Amino acid sequence: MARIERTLSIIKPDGVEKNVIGDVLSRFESAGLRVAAIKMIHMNEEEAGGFYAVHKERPFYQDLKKYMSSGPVVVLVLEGENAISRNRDIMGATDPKKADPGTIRADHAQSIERNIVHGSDSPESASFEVPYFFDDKEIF
Ligand code: IDP
Ligand code: MG
Repeated sequence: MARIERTLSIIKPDGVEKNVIGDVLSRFESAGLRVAAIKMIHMNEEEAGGFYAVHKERPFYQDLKKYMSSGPVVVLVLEGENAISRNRDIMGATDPKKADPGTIRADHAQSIERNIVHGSDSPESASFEVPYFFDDKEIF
C-alpha cells in the first residue's frame, strides 16, 4: 500500500562542492517527490556526530564527522508516496561502485564515504532525522 511519507535528505559537502544541488533536486522532483522543507547549513563536528550517533561504534565514525562538517550541506524534507524507500532507490547503494546505473551515487559519488547524499533508511530514522534539522513550522 502506498503511503504518504516524509524523509530526511542531505546533499552532503561533496555534492555542494561539485555544484550538483540542482541536478539532485531535479531527480527527486522528476520522480514525484516534493520538497517540503529546505535549507543550507554548515554543521560542526558535534552536530554531525549527533546526527550520525547510530554509527558511533563504527570505524569510520570520526572520519564521517569530519567529512560531514567539512563544508555546507543542503538539508531537505522530501514528501511523497513511499518517500523513504523511493529516495533510497534514487540515491543508489552506499558504495558507488555497487550503485545501480542512473542513481545519484553511481553518477556523482567518488567513494563509499564521499557519496553525495544522505537519506533516512526507515520510518524510525526519519522520525529522528527530520526534527533534528526542522521545526514543524519549517515544513510545508
Ligand atoms: P547510507 O548513507 O547509505 O545510509 P550508512 O551505512 O548509514 O550508509 O553510512 C552512513 C555514511 O557513512 C555513508 O553514507 C558514508 O558517507 C559513510 N560510510 C558508510 N560506510 C563506510 C565505510 O565503510 N567507510 C567509510 N565511510 C563509510
Ligand atoms: Mg544510513
